[in-house]
Amino acid sequence: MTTSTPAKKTPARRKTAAKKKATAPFSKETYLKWHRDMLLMRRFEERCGHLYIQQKFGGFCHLYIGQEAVLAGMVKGTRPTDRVITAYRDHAHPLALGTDPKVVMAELYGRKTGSSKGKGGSMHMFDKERNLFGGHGIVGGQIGLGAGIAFADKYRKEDHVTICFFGDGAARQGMLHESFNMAMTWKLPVIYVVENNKYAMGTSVERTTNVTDLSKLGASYEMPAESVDGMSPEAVAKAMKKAADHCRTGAGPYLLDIQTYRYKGHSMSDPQKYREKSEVEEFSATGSNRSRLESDCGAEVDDGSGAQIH
Ligand SMILES: Cc1ncc(C[n+]2csc(CCOP(=O)(O)OP(=O)(O)O)c2C)c(N)n1
Ligand SMILES: [Mg+2]
Repeated sequence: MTTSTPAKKTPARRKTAAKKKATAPFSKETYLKWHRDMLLMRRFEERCGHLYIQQKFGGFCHLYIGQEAVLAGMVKGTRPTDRVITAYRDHAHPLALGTDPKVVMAELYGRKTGSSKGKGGSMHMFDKERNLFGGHGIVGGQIGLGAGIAFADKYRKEDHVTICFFGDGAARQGMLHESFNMAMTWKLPVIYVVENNKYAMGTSVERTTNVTDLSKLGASYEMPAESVDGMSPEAVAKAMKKAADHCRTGAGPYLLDIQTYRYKGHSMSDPQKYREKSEVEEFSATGSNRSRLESDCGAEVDDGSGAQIH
């Protein structure tokens, strides 16, 4: 992210913004919240990167930079009482759900004031109060756990939906098929979300599969599915709402293949030899959260701080 002075609004830009605003499906407050949430996630992760290099905390460190719109949109499309479970790229999930950033940072530092009492670290963020069920390091492990949480809610006749995040790499684990099968058989209220950032460590989706459209993974279980623009919080919020409504009717799970991109390496020790710099630049320029947010809400996004998302 770079910080720059907000661009001046020309009469033409103002006119287009006003026209789009009239049709924007979400309120101005929602767009501003998305902007603030994404900025918090971005700034937090940048700080983590700096602190990790300075060896202020240990273990692994996987940054969420580039993927912020997924969580911003998820929060809008679901309820605070719904359950969230994810993998190890998990610093931003508690932030999006409203956990105090100091508590997340304390966890990274191994302090007892951390979200997992300092015992989990970077890959194991939990927040019981906000229904965050972790932070998991075993690739794909949380796909089965997500089904289990949804089963518990259904068994107790509670109206919650589980949002189970996993990566495009994790989508290749056998756990996915066992879980999809049981979730469809028992009609469990779970939204399976592939955060498809195009790579599993250094391996691209294209190199690991004949079926690059991951929304097709639920087809043999007749699980409804769709691909979503993960650079647009608006698109994610709408897709999440649709999927959550489906789950709440008792019709069973839903699969979302959310197209996103990570701007940084897999972890802090990744030299990124598997992709061209130009590819990263292309994604961060054309799919930038800021420009997409502007086109979604039809306005230049300015939270008054002079900082903008790039
Ligand atoms: C069962 C298992 N196998 C292998 C690994 C090593 N590993 C850690 S992260 C990773 C890549 C996962 O990629 P993806 O699911 O796309 O998530 P992303 O890092 O892109 O968010 C692998 C293979 C692991 N942690 N667990
Ligand atoms: Mg991935």
